[in-house]
Order: sequence, then structure tokens, then C-alpha cells
Amino acid sequence: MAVPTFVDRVSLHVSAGRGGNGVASVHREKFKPLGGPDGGNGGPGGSIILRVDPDITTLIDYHHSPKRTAEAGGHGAGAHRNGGHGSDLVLPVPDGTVVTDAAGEVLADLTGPGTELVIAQGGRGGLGNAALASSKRKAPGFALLGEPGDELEIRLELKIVADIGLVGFPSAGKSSLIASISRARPKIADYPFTTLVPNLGVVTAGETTFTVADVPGLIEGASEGRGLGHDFLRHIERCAALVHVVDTATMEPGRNPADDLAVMENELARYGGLEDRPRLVALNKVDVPDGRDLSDIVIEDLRAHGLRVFPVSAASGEGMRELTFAMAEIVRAARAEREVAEAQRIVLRPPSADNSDSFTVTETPDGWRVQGTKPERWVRQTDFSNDEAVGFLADRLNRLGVETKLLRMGAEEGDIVIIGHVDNSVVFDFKPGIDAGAENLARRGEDERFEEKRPAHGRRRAIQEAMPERGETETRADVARRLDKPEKFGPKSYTIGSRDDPDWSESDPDA
Ligand SMILES: Nc1nc2c(ncn2[C@@H]2O[C@H](COP(=O)(O)OP(=O)(O)OP(=O)(O)O)[C@@H](O)[C@H]2O)c(=O)[nH]1
Ligand SMILES: [Mg+2]
Repeated sequence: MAVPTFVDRVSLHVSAGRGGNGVASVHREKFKPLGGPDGGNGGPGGSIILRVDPDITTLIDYHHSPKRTAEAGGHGAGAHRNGGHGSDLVLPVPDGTVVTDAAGEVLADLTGPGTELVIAQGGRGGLGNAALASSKRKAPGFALLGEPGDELEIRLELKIVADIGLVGFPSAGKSSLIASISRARPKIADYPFTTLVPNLGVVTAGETTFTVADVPGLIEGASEGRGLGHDFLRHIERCAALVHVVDTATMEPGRNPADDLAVMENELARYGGLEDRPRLVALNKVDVPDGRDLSDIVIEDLRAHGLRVFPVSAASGEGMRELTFAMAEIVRAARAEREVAEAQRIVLRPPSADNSDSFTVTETPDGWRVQGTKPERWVRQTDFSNDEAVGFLADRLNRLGVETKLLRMGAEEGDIVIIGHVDNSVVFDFKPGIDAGAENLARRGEDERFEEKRPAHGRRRAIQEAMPERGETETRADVARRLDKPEKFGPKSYTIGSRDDPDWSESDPDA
């Protein structure tokens, strides 16, 4: 089996690096056992970037290894050490690579050397407890987790970018022509469909240098899939001009230059979108005496139809100078027209960098579903084995207005609340206004050892905070008893909707 050397369509799975976790650590020194939180932040994960590289002409590398992963960020460490950045992974792609998502939606059309697309953004690093500390929360006993990087399935499809595209019947001499005017060395043979993949050649005529694409031969009915079909015509979609290569020496019955040309034009019209491209006609193989005769017969007629026609021989080189200078002229005209639109270096980013406060709540048979950039991100950052971290999440969600919105929509205590998309979500019990029992005694993030003495108003405040909404029956004494015996209130569960605590806002990375 032949090993392919040219691949123009691939599926690729890209996973950007995970962000490193923040760390919860307390500074320790002789005679100063509690020197304050000093846990560093996790580093961001590496992103995956597609970059147009003029030296790459095929997507074959991605055909061989269709999964690419960028480096994760380093975890934070004690003594305020932050984790390192994960390195970005740059994937070189040929000029003219069209990027689509799994659903076929075009994400970007990468043309021009250096053009970049950040296709998968690395995950954010989690904050360490040093960064989460505030004047009120002197020693947070938790840190945030790093977030996973973007992970997605994409398709890459190459549409070669060349100045000139050669079209013609199989064996008309397209590959011979490109070999005669450039350094390209495609396979040449006297059987049809010798060329199975496009070849690119670089041609210099006078001051102008341009690229020429030799694509597989077309036959009548290509639009219905005959021969190699239309598949390769997309490689000339981006060409500024087309050159018809016509065989003047063919012995095939029913073929002659004028009819061949008409058949090609018909197939191009069926493919569509190429009507506006200027065309030249190369009557090839005039080194063959019959070819020369036929060329002489048809040339005036074709010119009378307004076509620019060049009798040439790829074998002897005759007529190549005139043909390449005519090509250069069209290329220059096309470039002059395009000049203004020429992009320098575009960096495209997917919309995942969204940082909006908006979120939605929908009632579903499974429970209340909360979706939004921030709530979902915050859930990913939460270490659910750490109560303080869970409480911090509850505070953030509450401050965003998630609890209020749930209440307004009719959510009741004990309802199921799901945060995130269907395939990636976390389930909570809804407990509006009141936190999981024990956390009301010592407020989250406070370490009593830091306080001189807990003043009486601290307890009053705790009771005040735990009081039910107006209209409910629990009295102040009930609340006080409840606070003293938290275990009566059942096993701890993750709750959302704890009372708003403005103290966190100082240290909230998203506030
Ligand atoms: N005498 C003569 N033969 C030529 C000339 N150009 C090409 N040929 C011959 O024609 C045959 C086909 O040439 P190719 O260059 O492979 O034709 P192609 O258009 O690339 O064909 P496909 O790749 O199959 O579409 C080969 O045997 C060439 O040697 C020419 O100018 N004169
Ligand atoms: Mg060929």
C-alpha cells in the first residue's frame, strides 16, 4: 500500500494544559509558628495555537498523530512560590488551512504566514491561600483548583493558496508544465490521473515571483464524481487566475482543443465560484508536428473569443517565457487589487475568554440547572473535600445572585440544583440563607488562634446571620440553640446560597 505523503483533511483532538492548583500553606518559622498564609498560585496551562508556516504544505503530521496536548501549569507551593506556566503548543499548518469545529462550523480560515489561531486556551491556575487571604479572613484553609484547559475536536482542511491554478484533462501536460517553469518535480507519466495530490511550484518571471498549483486532471462528469471528481478543485478556489492546459496532440477520438476547453469550463461552472478568475490558455505539446498543426488551426478562433492563448511545449520549453510573463502580469494586477486587504498577523481567539456575570437558571425534570461562565468556572475551581472551599463557592455564587434568582423562580429548600452543562455538572442541595451547620460557629477562613479573644458580639453576629428570612417561625432562642448543637441539623451537604459575605470580595479573583 502506498504511504500517503499529502493529506488535505484531518480531524484533530486538541487539549490545552490544565492550570496548576493553588496551595494552602502556613508560613512557619522558629518562635513564630503561625506566620500567615503563604500558599502560592498555580500556573496557567499551556494553550494550543495553530500557526501558518510557509514551509508546511500538507497536514500529514496530524494524520499520523491526531491528538495534541499542551503542558499543564505547575502547582503552587509554600513560601509564596507560584507554579510555572505550561508551555504553549504551536502546531504549524499550511497556508490556507480552514479550521472547523466538529459540527462543521468554520472557526477560522488561516491564510498568510504567521497567522495564528488560539484554538484551545490553557486552564487558569488556582489561587493559593495567600492570594485568597483578606483582612478579615486571615488564614484561608483552602486554595482554588486549577481549571482544565479547553478540549475540543476540530477539523483542518487545506485549501492551497496559490497565485495560479493549472486545470486540464488528465495527461494534458500540467505536471510537465509546472516542472518546466519551476523547481517542482511532480510525477509525470502518459497514463491518466498520474497526479493524485496537488503540487505547488514557485515561478519567477522578471521581477515577479508567484506560486502555481498543479491539481489532478478533470474529466467530463467530474461534478458527478467521475474520475477524481471535484474534490481537488477547492485547491484552486483561492487562485487569482487559472491556466487551461490543453493537449493539442491527443489521439483520443472526439477530443480537440476547442471542445476540451468547453468541457473544462463546463465543469468549472458546475463547481461554481470561479467565474471571475482571469484565464489563460496554454496549447501544449506543439513540439509534436500534429499538435503544431492543430494549434495553428484553432488559435485564431480562440483568440477571436477574447482568450489569451499561448502555443507551448513543456517538453522543449517553447513558449514558456511568454506564458510565464503573462501569468506574472495577471498576478501583479490581482495583488495590486488585494493590497489593502492584506492582513499582517491575525490572532484569533475563541469566545471562551468570556468573563461575563450573566448566568441562566432553568427548571428541568432533574432539578434547577444553573449555567453561566462564572458559576461553572467556580465549581471547577472548588476542592469539594474542603468545607471552607465549598463555603467560599457558596459565597461567590450567592454574591452573583444565584440564590436570589433560584428563590425568585420558586426553588425551595431541599431542591436539587445542578451547575454546569448536561455532560459536565455538579449537583447540590438547595439550602437558601443558611449554611451547613458547623460553619456558622467559626466563620469560614477564620482561625480562632489569630483572634485575641472572641468578643460577645461575635456570637450575637453569628445568631443574627443565621436568623431565618422574615415570615418564618424560628425565634432568636431557637437559632442560638441550633448554633450550639449543629450536629442536630443532619449530615453536612454541599449547599449553595449561604448568606452574602462582602469580606470575600477583596480576595475574589473574579470580583
Ligand atoms: N511531446 C510532448 N509530450 C508532453 C508534453 N507535455 C507533457 N507531455 C507528456 O504527456 C504525458 C502526460 O504528462 P503529465 O505532465 O503527466 O500530464 P498531467 O496533465 O499532469 O496528467 P495528470 O496528472 O494525469 O492529470 C507524459 O507522458 C508527458 O511526457 C509536451 O510538451 N510535449
Ligand atoms: Mg499531473
